[in-house]
Amino acid sequence: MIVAAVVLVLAQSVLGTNTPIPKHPNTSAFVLVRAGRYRIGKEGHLDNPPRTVAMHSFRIAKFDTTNSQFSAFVNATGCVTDAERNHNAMVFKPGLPEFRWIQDPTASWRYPNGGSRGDLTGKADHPVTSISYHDALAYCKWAGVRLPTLDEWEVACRAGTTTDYFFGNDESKIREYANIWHGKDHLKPDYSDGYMYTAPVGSFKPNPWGLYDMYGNVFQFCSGHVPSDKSKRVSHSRGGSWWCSKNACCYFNSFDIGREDNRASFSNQGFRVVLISQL
Ligand SMILES: [Ca+2]
Repeated sequence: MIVAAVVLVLAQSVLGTNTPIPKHPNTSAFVLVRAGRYRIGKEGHLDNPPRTVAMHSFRIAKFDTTNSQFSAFVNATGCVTDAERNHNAMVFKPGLPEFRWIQDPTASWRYPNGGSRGDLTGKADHPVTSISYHDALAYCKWAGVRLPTLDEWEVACRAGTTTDYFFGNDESKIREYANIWHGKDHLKPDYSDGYMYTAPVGSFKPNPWGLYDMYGNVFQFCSGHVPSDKSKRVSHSRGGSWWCSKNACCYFNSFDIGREDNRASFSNQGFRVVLISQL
């Protein structure tokens, strides 16, 4: 049996990218969302009005896709991401006025905050960032998974709740569940929750269904469009990020929907995946 196992490993290493390999560990890394009718949306929200959706069952990843997982994809496929090709990743450093980011030609998923701010050493279990929507789709194609739709993400995030947050309407509790920015502005670094940039996935408490980092850490790409913007150049994402604060981009909730150019790359942007087959 040992010989057979060695032969299998050798065969896989020889066959390289043509050999199917397990891209995600197993279904225990996913949470099953059962089919049913769910309430989503928020009163007065133009792109996300209150409504009931009939949802099929699906399995969504407990965690955002990590640098380690994305590295396996790049190693297997030789993918060159949009930011590596176009040198247009957008990064943040403390001291910038609100909503100001800088384009850094040295930034990519390998150097998510720019070359001068370090590589991925010690960050294998952080969410991958500085990738575009198209890069996320390429990963999904390779891994045999897909992005959640906007509605699927919200149903999974809400976990049956209809409040602004899956923990109720007391926004002060966000500290328990999310890596966000607690400073009143972005002029000074904020490490008050332990992390200025990304945190390892699963560093904060999960939602009631066991999903981690649904708020904060990184925005999560979703498929589909909002009613007011169906441009093919636009992608949407949810959940807010480490950069988001109470006073700026407070999207760390169950209802807001972000938008960006689908070839743009930001150091607060990542994704989680959904299994294609309904197991
Ligand atoms: Ca933080």
